[in-house]
Amino acid sequence: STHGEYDCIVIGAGVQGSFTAYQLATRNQKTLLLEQFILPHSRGSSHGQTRIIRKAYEQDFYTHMMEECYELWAQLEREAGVKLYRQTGLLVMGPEDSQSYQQIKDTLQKNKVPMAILNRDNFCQHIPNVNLAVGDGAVVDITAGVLYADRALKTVQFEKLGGVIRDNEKVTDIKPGPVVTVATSAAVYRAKSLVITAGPWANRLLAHTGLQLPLKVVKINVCYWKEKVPGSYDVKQRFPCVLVTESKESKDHIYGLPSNEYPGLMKICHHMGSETDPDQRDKQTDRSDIDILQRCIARCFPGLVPEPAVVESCMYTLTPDHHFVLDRHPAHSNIVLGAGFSGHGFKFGPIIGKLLCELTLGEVPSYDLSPFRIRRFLDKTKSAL
Ligand code: PYC
Repeated sequence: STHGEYDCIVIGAGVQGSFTAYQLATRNQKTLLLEQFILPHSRGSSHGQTRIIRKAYEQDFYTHMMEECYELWAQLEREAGVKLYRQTGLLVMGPEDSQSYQQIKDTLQKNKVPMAILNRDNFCQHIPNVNLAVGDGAVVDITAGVLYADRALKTVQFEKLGGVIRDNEKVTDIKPGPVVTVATSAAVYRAKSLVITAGPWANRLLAHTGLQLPLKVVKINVCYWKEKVPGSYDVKQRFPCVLVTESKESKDHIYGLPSNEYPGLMKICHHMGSETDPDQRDKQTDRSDIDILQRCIARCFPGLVPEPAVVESCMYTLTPDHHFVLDRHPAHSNIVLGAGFSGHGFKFGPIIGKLLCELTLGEVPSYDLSPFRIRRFLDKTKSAL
């Protein structure tokens, strides 16, 4: 039996789906947001108290999107009367001659992002308790800070705009067509259009539509490290977020957030993990990311005990180039996809919601979406043949 007719159904109430449903409801679309687990939960990629927000990026197109995105975060704060952002700055450290570090520095300069370039002499004075590696440069993105993630999700999931949220309903089937039919564990719904923002479960759902994307799901050990002297890396002491672009220990980025949610503990994670089944992530017990972090922390953060005090987990859904997928389904133009946020999508939530809403309504998107097209994966395959 059919339990509801909607303009639009959004599958997945993580940050991207929730912002998309919010946008659609704002645009007077009768919208249903479906979530497989009971809300709130920590089984996907949108849980936890904090995320980094920054304009420091290798590619200009992310920095450009962030300009508007900061405004949208501020607008949501005003509308809901809650605080979602705290400015801390982001310290970027990496080999002066490496591509990643240079690109980030160039992007900040070119786009006139408020920034500070530190040198070996003034580094200690500005950033206490951190060792700058020999050959490393350091810049600070002044605009960066932390987002209060759990609170942001709760804020954007409010149903005041007339949207409907159904949690604890797992999608069991999708029938594409001019009207899309979505069956869940509890009901059957129909809508003119469908948005799939299912994080690590994207390919499971896309299988019903005859499409698979080159996504790799990895488990991240989210580690918190104890301060030897309480307060040394505290958000209240104005300690910044940190990005180590490349280190002796790893070519992959390492991110740090000042101690905030657990007093006396700083959050530092390696931006890579081992492959996992999203429904079996407890079975993935690899801790090689923690080994890398321990060595990096012993060297760069002398005020932290180089043994994690708390380890939580999260999943990243990686694309081959770590750029997002924001596109229409190649065979069904009323199915829109947001996927592969590759461990750096949270901060973009408001703008992703806007873009996926524009794609759903058949409007010209506010940004050039060519870096995010599905076609880029097919082109790769062709040129490799
Ligand atoms: O994109 O800033 C980021 C980030 C921090 C930790 C994981 N991703």
